[in-house]
Amino acid sequence: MKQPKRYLVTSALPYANGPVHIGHLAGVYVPSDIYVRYLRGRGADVISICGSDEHGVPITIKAKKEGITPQDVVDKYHGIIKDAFRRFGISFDIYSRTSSPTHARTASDFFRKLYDQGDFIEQTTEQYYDPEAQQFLADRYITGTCPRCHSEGAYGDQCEKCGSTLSPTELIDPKSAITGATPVLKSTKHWFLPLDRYESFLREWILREHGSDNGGAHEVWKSNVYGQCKSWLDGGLLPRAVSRDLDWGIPVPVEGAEGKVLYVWFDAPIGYISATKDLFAEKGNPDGWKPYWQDNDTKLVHFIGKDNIVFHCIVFPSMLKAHGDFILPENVPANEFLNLENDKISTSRNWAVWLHEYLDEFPGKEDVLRYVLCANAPETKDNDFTWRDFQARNNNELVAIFGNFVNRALVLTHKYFAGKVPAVGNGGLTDYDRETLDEMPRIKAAIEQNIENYRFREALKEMMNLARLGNKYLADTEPWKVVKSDPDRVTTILNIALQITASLAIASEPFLPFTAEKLRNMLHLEAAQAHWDNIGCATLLAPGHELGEAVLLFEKIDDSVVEAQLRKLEETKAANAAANATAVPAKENTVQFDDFAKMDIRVSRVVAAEPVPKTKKLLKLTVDTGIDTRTIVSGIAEYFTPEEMVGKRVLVLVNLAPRTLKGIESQGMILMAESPTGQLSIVAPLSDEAASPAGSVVG
Ligand code: B3M
Ligand code: ZN
Repeated sequence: MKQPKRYLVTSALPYANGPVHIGHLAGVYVPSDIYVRYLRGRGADVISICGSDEHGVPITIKAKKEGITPQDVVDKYHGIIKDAFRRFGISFDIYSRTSSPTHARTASDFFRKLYDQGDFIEQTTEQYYDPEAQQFLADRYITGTCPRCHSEGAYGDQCEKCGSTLSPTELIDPKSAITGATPVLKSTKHWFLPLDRYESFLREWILREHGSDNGGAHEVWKSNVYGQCKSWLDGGLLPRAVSRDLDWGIPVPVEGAEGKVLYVWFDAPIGYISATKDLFAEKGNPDGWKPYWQDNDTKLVHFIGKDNIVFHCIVFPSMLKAHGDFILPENVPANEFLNLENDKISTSRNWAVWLHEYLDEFPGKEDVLRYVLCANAPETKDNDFTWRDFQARNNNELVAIFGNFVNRALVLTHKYFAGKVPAVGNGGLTDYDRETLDEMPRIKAAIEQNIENYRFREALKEMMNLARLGNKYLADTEPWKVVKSDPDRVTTILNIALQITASLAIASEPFLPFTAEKLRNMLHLEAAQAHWDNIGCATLLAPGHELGEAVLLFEKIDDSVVEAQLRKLEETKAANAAANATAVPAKENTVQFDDFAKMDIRVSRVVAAEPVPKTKKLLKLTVDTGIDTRTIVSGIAEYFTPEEMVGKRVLVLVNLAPRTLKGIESQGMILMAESPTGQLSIVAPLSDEAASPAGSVVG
């Protein structure tokens, strides 16, 4: 594409069924924010669009689980997510939501246009229906045995054990997740987008021009994105249902569609358009959104994670093509996944660093996380976040290089020149000075090149090279020594060092916006001077220009801070292990009697109970099993207080191999029942104490 006139940058709309974690940030929001901040710094016309994705089955499941309405769920998480993004400096021009009236209208009109044009296929298919709940079951609402690996608990769309994609009718022994009833097949009508009709358009658009820089249909796409698209296209595309039998979503706007809503992946990407409309409506310019979505000289870029590629590269473009009024994306720079401490990030296992928690626990350290997530962004392969690396990057890079350089330059200027920028001395510039200054434009170009090619890690490295350049320059020129013998030389050295800090204030803005702002304030750098093009300028700060006070930009992070975070994760692991140990799976594979007979379950009595320090979920129980008195660590602190537990009669598996939780050896397991909503309760002997005293054997 020739120089675009304007940029429209979208970031995947997070599902409003949980908070945002570092995986989302590293994959989508940190890169997109760097991109738009960079473009704004260059004075480009750019808008950054995002919002909550508030439809879809997971939200209805969560609402059922918590006994609240889907609207309650999305209201809660929309608030948490929006606030966390704002505090983290993610500079969306709008953070909207798909439950907004604008969105309902936009998505509805979109569907209606395709419907009127005859772009959908209507098809009646047989689908699972829960006769007790009297409703059709979304794929996620059906569980059963996986036909591939034969493990239990596979969902109607996927088995999480073996990773197979499934359709609900393949499940062996299917059950409704709502009532547990066996679902029956019932016919229902749906609308399908025949993706196969768009195959040649997609091939032409995605594949043919790939690799032909500029002259092509669009920018060269990342190989992971291109590869996924190619395999989808090579596998052949099939019609996809764009409606669902569900009572949460945007009603299908045609007659005879009662009880049916738009499929969440049909409405969600349209959310980018609705949010843009909302943005301009807020500005009092209701038609202002149009050029962004309709003019060919707009560059549209979708930032997403790899699990969203097919929707943004195949489905949504087909929808846009069918509709006809909108432009197609120029690029879809999808990232891979971020892991946490060598383990997959998981919301259900609470294995994550949640943004809102980080912001509470690390006030003033927003940029540290932004830095670490960008430095580790999973751009070409999955990557790992570790707290040790977080600490090391802060201490060895941000503190030791960036912070140290800026601090020295400012403090020395205050010390020797009363805080005024000294002029280049009478001795003029040395070759080394010139070389140093010449490095700056080179670094500027490298940052630009990398950002424009979505290589944000490399871009960040180059930005740090600017700080390294300054740090090395001061270390090599040693003004604190030279000042005694050659004060004229020191004026030159500090002039150059300060010019580098000024460039750094501009170049760091996309990556470290809070730091850049502090630095601009310290340097009294005017907004107009902070234009991207001024990076590398050797005369940005005029002689005599007065500087502000030097403030510390970064501070060391102690071992104890990292250890506290690691303990928190350990606690999560322990709680998961305890929950798994207590929660007996609904149906286990058949056991032989001999195996069952090996289990020694005894009626016992809890004689003492106390919380396990620094944990939320664990109780340390002392139980009298009739054969001995022993310690058991149990993950029930969220359900029972220690006082409630003392005196309780319980069933204990006494010959379970001991395990150590939080440094305490747990010698056995209390039998618990877990309700379908995850509520734990104690399985206690029904008979009275006289009939089954402690030590009585169950079996
Ligand atoms: N809500 C899916 C996700 O968070 C999603 C993206 C929608 S973008 C239109 O993975
Ligand atoms: Zn399986």
